[in-house]
Amino acid sequence: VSRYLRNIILAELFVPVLLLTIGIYHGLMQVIYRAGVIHQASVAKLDYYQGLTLHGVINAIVLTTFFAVAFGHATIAFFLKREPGRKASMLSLVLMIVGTLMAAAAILSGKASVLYTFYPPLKAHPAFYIGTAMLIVGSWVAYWDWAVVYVRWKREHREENTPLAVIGTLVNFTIWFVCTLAVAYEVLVLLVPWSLGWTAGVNVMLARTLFWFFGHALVYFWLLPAYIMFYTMLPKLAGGKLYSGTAGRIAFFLFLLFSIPIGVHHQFGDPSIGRGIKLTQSLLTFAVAIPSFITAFTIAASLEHASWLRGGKGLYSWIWKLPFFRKDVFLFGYLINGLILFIFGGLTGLVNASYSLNNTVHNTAFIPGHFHLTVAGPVFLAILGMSIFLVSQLTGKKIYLPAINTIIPYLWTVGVLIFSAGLMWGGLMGEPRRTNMGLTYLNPASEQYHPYWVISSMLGLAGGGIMFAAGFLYFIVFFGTFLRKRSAEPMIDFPVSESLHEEKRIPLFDTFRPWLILMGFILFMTYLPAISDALNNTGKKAPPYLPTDPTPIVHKKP
Ligand code: HAS
Ligand code: HEM
Repeated sequence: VSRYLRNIILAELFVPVLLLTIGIYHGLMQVIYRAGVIHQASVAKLDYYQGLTLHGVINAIVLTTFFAVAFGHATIAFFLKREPGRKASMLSLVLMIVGTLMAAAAILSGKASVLYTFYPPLKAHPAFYIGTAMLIVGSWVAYWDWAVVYVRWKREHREENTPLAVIGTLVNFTIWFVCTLAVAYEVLVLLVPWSLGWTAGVNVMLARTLFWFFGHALVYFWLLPAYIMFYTMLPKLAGGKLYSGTAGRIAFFLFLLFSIPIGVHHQFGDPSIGRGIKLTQSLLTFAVAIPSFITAFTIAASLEHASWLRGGKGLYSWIWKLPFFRKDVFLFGYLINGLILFIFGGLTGLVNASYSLNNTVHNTAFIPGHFHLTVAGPVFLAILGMSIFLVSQLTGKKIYLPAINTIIPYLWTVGVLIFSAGLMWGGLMGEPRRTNMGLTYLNPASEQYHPYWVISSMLGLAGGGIMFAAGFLYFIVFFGTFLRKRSAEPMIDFPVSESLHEEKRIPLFDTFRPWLILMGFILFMTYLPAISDALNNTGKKAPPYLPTDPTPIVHKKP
């Protein structure tokens, strides 16, 4: 790779990881507030909701978007042997950094404590919305440029299978582009004018429906870079081959179909949306689990095969032959731990998706329990591992403290398992999410004191503390590697898994058009009813809200 692209990728890793120090600190603060260790509304002049907003936005929006673009540049350059355009990659980087700084300034000044879902009637300073929009547009610029690079490559390689990693990257950013159109509309047409005081009210139901058109697809935008690593690198790291590349292609295209038309599963309790479309999207949510089941079986088979090559035997004992603690393939440790966490993350997702069971867990601590097993599981561990891998290769520097580096993912995993078990257990006993329990339910001086949740929230604290320790060690390794002296030529050299079986090119799994048409059709069928419900059952009649009060303004008039 050229020096130019190396620097772009390094900046796209360095900036979000620097911010992540704030994000991880606020994770620790969250478990401290929740467990009732402190009974305060703020710490170090940062309010509880301000901290939760920083935590959600930095960890789940900023880090993931920057990483997806950085990793996308690396996969396109490495697998297609062509570099993304210079102007486009610089424009994308600048937009993302300026947007992030604007949003961060709004949050840090206390004018955007709206959480990462920014549901109205919570209102933020326009800089928050505009900054977020710029971050998103920056990532689009990179995507458009890769699409051009890909089309040119394909013209010259018509009979050649597009590399799986490139299919994954393009599928991922296509999902991202389509789903962010809805949130762009929400932000630019509904929220910014309202936040600037140009419009008196906002249609809360429409805003939520548009948000969730984006919001659940967002989680697959987080997940797919990790899936690319599972398919194209993990089998090689384990010393074997990928059991089926075709299975990987099918999985990625299924994500294209099913990632978006399921957002209503976050709105089972929203009154304006009809039961029919809620049930339909609940069923489609089970469909989006299929590519993950395909992945589970394909990757498990690839790992078992790799282990046999190393002399592994038995129904399960082959597992012990895998290279869990080898420093030279440290990425294996990050990826396998992510997969282990995802078994639980996936199962709890299926609980959430069940239309009736969702009533029991919605808005309880069960939900953060679920999503720390997913976004803070396979997604975050893949980001940590790959960021260290890329920094070491792109700077030509050896990894700082390699032994510590191999244990970080295990420590993180133990922490997440304890943390999420505590949250989910508490959630099943009704413990709410997004609540400063130190001021209320876990404050013996409060009338709302509720001792049922003491043990579960303490488990959350213990697990959260371990996660914080692992995060701290990661920062030492990441920045330590950055600061070392160069000892080799900078490069990108991914460990690439070959397919176990000879695989012919099947045009259907190497073409985007039919999948895009089907995607459009499913979206139309599923979101036309949801959006028309949001308009018809609220629409122009939707009462205006004040950001300070959750009840509509009109209700207060006699
Ligand atoms: Fe989710 C809420 C349903 C996946 C993230 N989810 C959330 C929220 C977040 C989130 C952030 O239907 C909260 C949003 C908010 O703030 O309100 N989720 C699902 C379902 C899946 C799912 C069905 N979620 C994810 C992923 C996320 C994520 C991935 C982030 C990256 N989720 C829901 C629902 C809600 C929800 C409801 C709304 C709840 C509510 O009421 O608010 C599925 O995609 C999961 C499928 C996954 C599997 C697992 C496959 C297992 C694999 C591992 C194999 C292991 C191996 C290792 C091979 C079926 C691939 C072997 C080991 C050896 C040692 C050999
Ligand atoms: C929310 C802890 C790392 C993503 C939370 C909550 C806690 C927590 C206690 C609030 C639950 C609630 O009251 O609703 C931690 C700890 C971490 C950590 C202790 C590590 C030291 C992460 C990572 C990610 C992440 C790495 C993503 C990459 C989120 C998101 C929310 C959240 C998206 C939801 C914010 C909201 O409800 O608005 N976290 N977390 N967390 N966390 Fe983490």
